[in-house]
Order: sequence, then structure tokens, then C-alpha cells
Amino acid sequence: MFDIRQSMTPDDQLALYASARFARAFEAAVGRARDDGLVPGVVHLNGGQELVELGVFRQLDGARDRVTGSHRSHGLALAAGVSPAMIAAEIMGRTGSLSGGLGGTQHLVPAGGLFMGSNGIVGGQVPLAAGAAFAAKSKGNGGIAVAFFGEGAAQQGGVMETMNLAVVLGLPLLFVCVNNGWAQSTGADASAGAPLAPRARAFGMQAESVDGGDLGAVDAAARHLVSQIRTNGQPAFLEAHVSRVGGHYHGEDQGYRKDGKLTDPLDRLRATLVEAGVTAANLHRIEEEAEARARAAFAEAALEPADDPSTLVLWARDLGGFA
Ligand SMILES: Cc1ncc(C[n+]2csc(CCOP(=O)(O)OP(=O)(O)O)c2C)c(N)n1
Ligand SMILES: [Mg+2]
Repeated sequence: MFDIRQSMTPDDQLALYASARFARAFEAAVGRARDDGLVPGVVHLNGGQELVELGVFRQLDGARDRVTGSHRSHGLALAAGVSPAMIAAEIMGRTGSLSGGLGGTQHLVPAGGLFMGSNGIVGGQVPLAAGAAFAAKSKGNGGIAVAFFGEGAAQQGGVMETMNLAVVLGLPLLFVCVNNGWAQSTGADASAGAPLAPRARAFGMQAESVDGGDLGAVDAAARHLVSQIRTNGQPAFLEAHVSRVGGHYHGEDQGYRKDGKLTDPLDRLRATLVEAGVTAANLHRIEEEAEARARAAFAEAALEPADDPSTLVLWARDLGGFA
């Protein structure tokens, strides 16, 4: 068993636990907002994959790296340091947000920075990351791109095409496949004909598969692969197995689901911290702060006016496509 104290200081672990708790509290607030009728459309929450997201982001450099994500990307935007109130406002379709509330939960597109954006087309964010990797390579700035996607998306033609092209062109691109065992209600066993990491190796890249609930394992594998990519300029693949803590979307009836009782990775990390001597009072304070910050972000976002559909027209005209 990997000992996370080998790769992370106790302060690092505690800070990461605080970030993970905040991400979880933020998602709970998204769920409440949806229940209250404040979120248009469905929302896909990221509960269970926080340690993968934060473990990979630890390795990245905000000045030169770029990240894309799927329909399930609130946690990526938070991990990249995007303002929680702006994300909340975008999710609720308000102005004063990332794209005036017109993108919504599945299309979080901050203006610049580490997180390039999320995409509601399954797998669509992966070739976009290849473009960012190509840009970094052309600039020669040592930057890399990272594409987060699900195991369902891994079966998409555009994703496999990107894996091949990344090897052929020598792109500094990390493919992060978050395997939560489900693509909507289709089990992973029914969507992939062969294990994903060996498949990635067959494309010609280095690949590792880890338990995404094991922070030390995620951190070690991500650190190794990112450092390899920065050194040799070649793509790599990281598969992280996680439990999908909730439904495919918030409020889904998961009658199809037979995978039994799940171990929550945040409870697991908490137990490790207790074992390492962090006091219950300290952990409790972190958890309360996470909850308060999440509520404050949504309270701030709720003050923003609703989106303005006429801005769609403005954008189309500015792009030259509107007479
Ligand atoms: C091209 C395309 N096909 C189908 C859908 C409908 N859809 C949305 S999410 C999803 C499942 C994706 O599964 P996975 O990639 O494993 O991601 P997860 O939801 O598990 O995070 C599907 C089929 C879509 N949005 N885009
Ligand atoms: Mg999945």
C-alpha cells in the first residue's frame, strides 16, 4: 500500500482535504439550487472523483498548462482556481458569470487561465486539449495540456483518433480517464472490449491505472506521467478508477445500479488524516468552513440578474455570422 506521507507533507494532505471538502460542499449546494428550481437543465455532480482532479492539478503550472473537461467539470474549474461565485452564477444562468450564464453547467468557459473549458459533447473536449498541447509545443514553453474524460467517452472515435494523433505528432498531452464504472446507465464492462490502460499502450504511449480513491497513488502516478511528458514531449494516459457517489445526474433514479455500498474517498482520506494525528476538532473546522464558503458562493451568485438572451445575438453578430 502506498504511504501518502512519502509524497505529501501533512500540511499538503490537509490542504487537499480542505479543497476536496469544499468541492463536495459546492456540489451539494448545486444540488440544492437545482432542487429549488434555480438551475436550468440537468446537472452532473462530480462526487467521488475529487481526489483525482486535485491530485492531477497539483502537478500543473497555471502559467503554461491548459485543461479541458467533460459535462462533469465543476470540480475542475474549482481546482483551477476559478471564482466559485462565478461558477455558481454560470450554473444558475446568471450574468456576472463565466459566459453570462449562456453556457451553463456543462459549458464552463473561463476567460483565460489553467482551465480552458468543459464540453457537453461526450469526448469533444479531448481533441480540444490536443490543440492546446500543439500550441504549447509550438511556443516551446514547456507547457502541457490535460484532457479529463470518462470511460464512456474513451469509446468515442474522436478520442481514439486524438490518442493516435498525439503519438504521431509528439504532443505534450495527458489523457486522464476517470473511470467511474458508468456511462449514464451503461456499465463499463459493456462499453469497453478491453482494459483501457493496455489499449493506450497499444497506441504507443505510457499508461498507468490507479485507484482514484487513493490520494497517494493518484499523486505519484500523475507526478510521474507529467514529469515524463515535460521531459520527452510525448503523450501519456492515466486511468483512475473511482466510485460515482451520486447518479449520472442529480436526482436520477438509479434503479439500474447494483454496485452496492461505496467507500467515499473523502471518508478514506479523513481516516488517514486522523491516523496521522490530525484532531477531530481541526477536521470539523475545515468541514464547517467548506460548507460556509459554498453557501456564500451561491448566495453571492443568486444576487446576479438572470442571463440576457440578446447577448447570443451580439456574439453571433460580432463573429460575423449574423446579418
Ligand atoms: C456525443 C454525445 N453522445 C451522447 C451524449 C449523452 N451523454 C451525456 S453524458 C453520457 C455518458 C458519459 O459517460 P462517461 O464518459 O463515462 O462520463 P461520466 O458521465 O461517467 O462522467 C452520455 C452518453 C452526449 N452528451 N454527447
Ligand atoms: Mg463514466
